[in-house]
Amino acid sequence: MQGLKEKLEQQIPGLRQQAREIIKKQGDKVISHVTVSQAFGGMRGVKGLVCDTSVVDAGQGLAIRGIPIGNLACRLPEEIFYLLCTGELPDAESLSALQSEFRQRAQVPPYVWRVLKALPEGSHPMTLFSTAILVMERDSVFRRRYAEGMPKDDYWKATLEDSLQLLAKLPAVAAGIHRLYTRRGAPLPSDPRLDWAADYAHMLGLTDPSGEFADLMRLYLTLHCDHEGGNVSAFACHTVGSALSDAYYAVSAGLNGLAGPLHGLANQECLQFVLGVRKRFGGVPTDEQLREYAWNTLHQGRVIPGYGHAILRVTDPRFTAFHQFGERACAADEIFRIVDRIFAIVPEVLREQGKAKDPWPNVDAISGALLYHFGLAEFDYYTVLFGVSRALGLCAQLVLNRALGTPITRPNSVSTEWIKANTQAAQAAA
Ligand code: AMX
Repeated sequence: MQGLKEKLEQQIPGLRQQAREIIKKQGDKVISHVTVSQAFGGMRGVKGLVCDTSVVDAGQGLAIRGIPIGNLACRLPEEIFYLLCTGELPDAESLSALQSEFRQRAQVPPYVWRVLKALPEGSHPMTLFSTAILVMERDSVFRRRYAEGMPKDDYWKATLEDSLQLLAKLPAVAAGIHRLYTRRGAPLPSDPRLDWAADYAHMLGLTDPSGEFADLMRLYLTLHCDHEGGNVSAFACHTVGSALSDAYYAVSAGLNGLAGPLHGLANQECLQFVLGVRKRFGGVPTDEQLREYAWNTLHQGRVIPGYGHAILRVTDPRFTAFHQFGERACAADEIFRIVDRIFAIVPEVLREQGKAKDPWPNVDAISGALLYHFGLAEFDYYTVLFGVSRALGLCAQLVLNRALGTPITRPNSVSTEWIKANTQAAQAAA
């Protein structure tokens, strides 16, 4: 096999040709329609984007390039990035080449730490993370080459270079943010012998004699890598990137979306919920106590974090992969046992209530509990970890969109008056 850039170089002419032919032959075919409720309701269910890196099926969950995520749980995040970009898993040689590309670009510019230290006390770790990415935009190859008149066919190459630069630095940036945020001291140096995820675990500086925390990080960074194109972070990143803003601007924008409580921030809320259960009952509650607690939460008009999904209608396979890891690594842990009991009780309660379309756990229902077990106890930080992983998918999508010359995103909006006038006219005609 080949290095990532060479592989893409070989694939891209075919992808361009394929897109041209589809548009030429099938360009007028209708694949979706939009109702008034959808226009008012977050465009839910409207098919208006193409994303080849991954697909989320309501009944199967996430598949990366056609491979169910559960089958990729033993892979390294670097392998996943190669897969996201090319549709193929790398062989040992291509993987090692990509890992060395990352290592060569891993040095974080010192100005990043100066900027982060200057941010006001109380800034959320996601603010630090997004800011760090944004300030590194100064070094964007895409922006420099665009100003020099780079040909359109080369946009993807400069986007790939920015993506490699960015991804290579994210573990050190994110680990440094954790040390800054928790006042543990200066960032720890990277260990070039380690893979991307294990190096991140190492730079976080937590004790890990068994190596299980590094395993959890590999799993975490693999499972959160991508979730098709229409979720808030992917769509925000895509839209900003479509204006030919470079990868730093686009990924930072995507991560700002990930910072929302209905999206990536949900994982910190989930652990808070679990810790609230432990505090309330002084340990693992009985199923009856838990049922009552869940109902009380709903009666207070609150959601049960970690349950429900905009698309999925089954237990998230990423939840299952984490659950299996937890059973191996920390089955006796009190927090893990509470997560396990919530899984047994909450879907039943949500089904009985009958509001949530999906009563099953999503990935956030468990990920925080595992991190907590290994001593990563600052749940404000969890979305940063999510963001490090999700940047893999955001970057892969950006590279492919620049390769295909995807134009600027510009759907039409309509006013409420327009909707009233047009629906009334349609009604009168009927
Ligand atoms: N607890 C209580 N009520 C819930 C619920 C839950 N876990 N999930 C959905 N509902 C409610 C909704 O609030 C909505 O109520 P409303 O009609 O009074 O507004 C109703 O059920 C219908 O919602 P839906 O169509 O099933 O969900 P959605 O597609 O609008 O939203 C999601 C999906 C994930 C935001 C929602 O299920 C939720 O808030 N879950 C809890 C938060 C969470 O786990 N977020 C993580 C999402 C994954 C991620 O991006 N990290």
